[in-house]
Amino acid sequence: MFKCYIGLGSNLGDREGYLTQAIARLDEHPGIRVLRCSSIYETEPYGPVEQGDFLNMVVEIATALSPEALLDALQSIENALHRKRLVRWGPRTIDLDILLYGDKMIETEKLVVPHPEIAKRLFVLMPLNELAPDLAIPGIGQTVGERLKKFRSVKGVRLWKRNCGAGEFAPFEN
Ligand code: X6L
Ligand code: MG
Ligand code: MG
Repeated sequence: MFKCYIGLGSNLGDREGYLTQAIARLDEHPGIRVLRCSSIYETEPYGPVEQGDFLNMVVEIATALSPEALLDALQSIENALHRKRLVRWGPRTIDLDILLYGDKMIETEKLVVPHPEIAKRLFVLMPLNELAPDLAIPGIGQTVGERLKKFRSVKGVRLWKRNCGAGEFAPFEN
């Protein structure tokens, strides 16, 4: 069993609905258990494409799946939730990224873990910091909290809905 962190993002349609659906489908997968969820943040789009604001969050899972099998599972969920790959880095109903897989470092054609941009993007670091501030990012030699402290200001990321917490799988009832 490995503990992994998955980044979720949505900026099309019922954004919160897609996050909730994705979490439910992750937890329903026989090889995946959702352990904890971060709060939801509304974040300004980052990258070369002009698009709507995202909702981003991070979930902690336990999984028996290999990294490749986990990636396949995430892509099946993305497809089931109407993810269309029309524009590179463009708007999407749901995006599921493997941020961390235990303390493994993986570099294949299909998969790079830790996610290479993990330490640079506030829309990942802020929610990840809620769940694992003291987790050392493999290959970087700093914890999530230490990385976050390097940012001079928190721009383009605002708390949108606070998690109910306590390992409960009923993320956003409040
Ligand atoms: C030059 C070229 C500079 C490319 C930046 C940045 C590409 C971010 C892709 C880039 C570049 C990305 C999200 C997002 C995206 C998200 C927010 C990506 C993939 N996903 N913005 N932009 N949240 N706020 O989940 O991260 S596109
Ligand atoms: Mg992404
Ligand atoms: Mg992705």
